[in-house]
Amino acid sequence: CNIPQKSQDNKVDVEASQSTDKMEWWRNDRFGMFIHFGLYSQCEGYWKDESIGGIGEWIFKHAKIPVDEYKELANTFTCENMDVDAWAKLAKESGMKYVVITTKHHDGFALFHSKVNDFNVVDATPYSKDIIAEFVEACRKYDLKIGFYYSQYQDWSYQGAGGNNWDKPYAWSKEGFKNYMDEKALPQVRELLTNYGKIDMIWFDTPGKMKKEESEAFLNLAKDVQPKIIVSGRVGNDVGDYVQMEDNDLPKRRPDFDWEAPVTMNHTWAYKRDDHHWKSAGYMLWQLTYSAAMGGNYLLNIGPKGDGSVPQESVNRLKVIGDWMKVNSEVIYEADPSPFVNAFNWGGITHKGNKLYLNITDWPKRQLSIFGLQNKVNKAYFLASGDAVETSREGEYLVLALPDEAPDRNATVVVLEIEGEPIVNQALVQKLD
Ligand code: FHN
Repeated sequence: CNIPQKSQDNKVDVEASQSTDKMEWWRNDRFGMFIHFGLYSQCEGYWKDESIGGIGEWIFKHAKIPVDEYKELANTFTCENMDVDAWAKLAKESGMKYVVITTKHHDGFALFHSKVNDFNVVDATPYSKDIIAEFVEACRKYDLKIGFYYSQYQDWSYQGAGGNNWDKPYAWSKEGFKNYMDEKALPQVRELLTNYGKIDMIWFDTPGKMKKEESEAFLNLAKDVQPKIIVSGRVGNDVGDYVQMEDNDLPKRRPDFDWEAPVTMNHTWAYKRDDHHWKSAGYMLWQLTYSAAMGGNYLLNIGPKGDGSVPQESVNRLKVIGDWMKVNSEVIYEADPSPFVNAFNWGGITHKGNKLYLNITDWPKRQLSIFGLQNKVNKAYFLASGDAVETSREGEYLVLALPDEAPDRNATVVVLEIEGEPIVNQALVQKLD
């Protein structure tokens, strides 16, 4: 199969990448939900009444919890308010097209039934049902593509794969890691990709010091069992199908490779009761439209609470995003990236056929000028209302006359119907950039 290669600067060979039609749905859909849920969710950022710094799912390491004690968290994992159907429905109603769920995070605990390791939801918890099986069924009901997160490198419950001795927290050993690969990680990935029907993505994370042959062992296994699966770049050693940006990081200019930005709604992935740094829905709509304009995917996280319920703050924000998507989703789905490589301070542009979508998230008041677009504009209007927008030319500038107040304060879309494919005088644009 045709795997795009990234060069040293983490770029994918675009030609190779674009010839892989298995990427088509992923490029068209653009918007996914990330879910971080596990034993750590019960801690809410606290260990023995002490608030622990850092991201919630790292509490095992940050609080230096002895492995046996951490494992006791399984005894209280009852998930009494968990409704995986509601998780999937929430993704659907928010306009997301795929989901990626933590099947096993760095703590080593599996949300699925594993025959090779009993630190899993069925064998170790009072909930005792396979959450991944339940969630997969819900995703199929709502026609969502399915992605499995699997921490292939760090496993803090496994001696030699990062775990067990917090005085030397990165306790890897050659033999221990090999055992972990052979006895746990590879067999579990096989279980995940064998037991739940068609899986669309496998989301590996933080490859650390993995060797190329180790990354390839995961890649080859995944492709062997699920030939059309998309493998994330953090499988390591440039062998994955696309680039995951650094967490919460969006590119400054449009990359020429497939990329995805994993993004938190506050400062943590797993739920923390004291983290109130919620991003606004408007900001997240900027991130979504900006990602699409830059040719990338936006993977927005929720961290359900220990009981399985989704924080109301996340639900509220997703409602705003979902309502916006109901009116404007054509600017995201199947839309081509911006014909401009540079970013704009007012938002981002996507493109489909003879339409350019100006996704305006920072309202410029009265007028917006675009430099370097060569095409004739036949028609300009607000997508939501259909109301006309007046345009004029001032030299290399296309000028749009806008009302003082944004029709939609989160993100207003203006459609430009242009003659032909967009032509941008990049040389001129770059001079100004
Ligand atoms: O260490 C993890 C972290 O907990 C979280 O899962 C993120 C999501 O992208 N990945 C790692 C850090 O990059």
